[in-house]
Amino acid sequence: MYGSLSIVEYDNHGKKYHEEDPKKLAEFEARIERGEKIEPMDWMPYEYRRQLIRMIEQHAHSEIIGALPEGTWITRAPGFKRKLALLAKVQDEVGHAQLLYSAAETLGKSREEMINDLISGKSKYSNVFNYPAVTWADSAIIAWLIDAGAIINQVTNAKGSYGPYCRALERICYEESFHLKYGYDNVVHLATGTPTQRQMVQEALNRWWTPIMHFFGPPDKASVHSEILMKWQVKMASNDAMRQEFLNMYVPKIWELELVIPDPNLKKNSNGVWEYTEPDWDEFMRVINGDGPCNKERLAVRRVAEEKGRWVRKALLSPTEKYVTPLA
Ligand code: BYC
Repeated sequence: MYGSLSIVEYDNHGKKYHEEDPKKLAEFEARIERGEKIEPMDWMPYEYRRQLIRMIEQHAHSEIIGALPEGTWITRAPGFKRKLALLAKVQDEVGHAQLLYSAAETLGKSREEMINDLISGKSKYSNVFNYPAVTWADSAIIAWLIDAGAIINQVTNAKGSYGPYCRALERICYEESFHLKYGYDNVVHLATGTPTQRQMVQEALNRWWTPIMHFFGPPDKASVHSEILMKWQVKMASNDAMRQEFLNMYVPKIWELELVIPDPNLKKNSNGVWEYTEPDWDEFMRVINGDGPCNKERLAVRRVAEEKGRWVRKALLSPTEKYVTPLA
């Protein structure tokens, strides 16, 4: 528990380590209370650093892995303009990963370590990207509703305490806003199109609803990290609060298109709170722990990218050395 906040960790033999100096900890917390940004060279508790690395790294992984489901539609996007737009969107997502890896690096973990932890399956990334984009309509739903969820999360957390993460989030949000408009345009096109197009987009919504509900994380009562992250203003709203905000903003828009949300219990109660059927949290746990429909495929792609790109990274880092490319 973090209630009285004396951060003490124990190793497997019960030996104490990372006990923080109470004076430094109090000064640090006072800075956060005053709304000051914490910068890389400032003193910070071990646990603050560890939590930020975990969260920013997972976010960065989510962006590069997140490029994959939509990426498969670049060559098949209907029409040249949609191909160009999707290509730009996917490129943006990879760029977000670069910004986020750089923010995580300021905390002392190297990019190489982060990539190794991703491809070995040690680090997590967002549940949603372990599902396939079965039709073009899936890519439209991802660009609209997953990007919408991401914006809600990122606009909120951009007001947080760690300078480099907040600045990266702010920049990312500008680009995500374009993605959302692009996704909405595609969904509207399908929803107001032929009966086949409407059916396609309805089926995609049916497939993505549960993963989207999972996207904001487990219910507050089951969230492991929220308490400390909210105390230190890394997370500026709880998982349930963000889920509620998403429902509030996007359910009316989905209904406006006369699409059916696959939850018969979804409704706003008289207190303005959305009631819904709890999504299957066992499925969520399986997917985030490596056993989703596409986990193996996603990591395999990243592994190949890491292996095939190694000579390029080496060449960039020491341009005077001569390299024989694997293709030669
Ligand atoms: N997926 O204590 P909790 C994008 C894990 S990409 C997987 O509540 P926390 C886009 C959690 O890590 C944007 N795992 O955690 C890209 C923890 O496990 P560990 C993605 C999840 O951190 C391309 C455990 O469950 N956004 O938009 O307080 C194309 C307990 O959870 C998830 C971000 O990454 C999940 N959904 O809160 C299109 C946002 N949820 O680490 C679009 C940054 C929970 O103890 N991250 N877990 O093993 C966050 O804001 C927070 O980490 C979360 C979870 C709200 C997601």
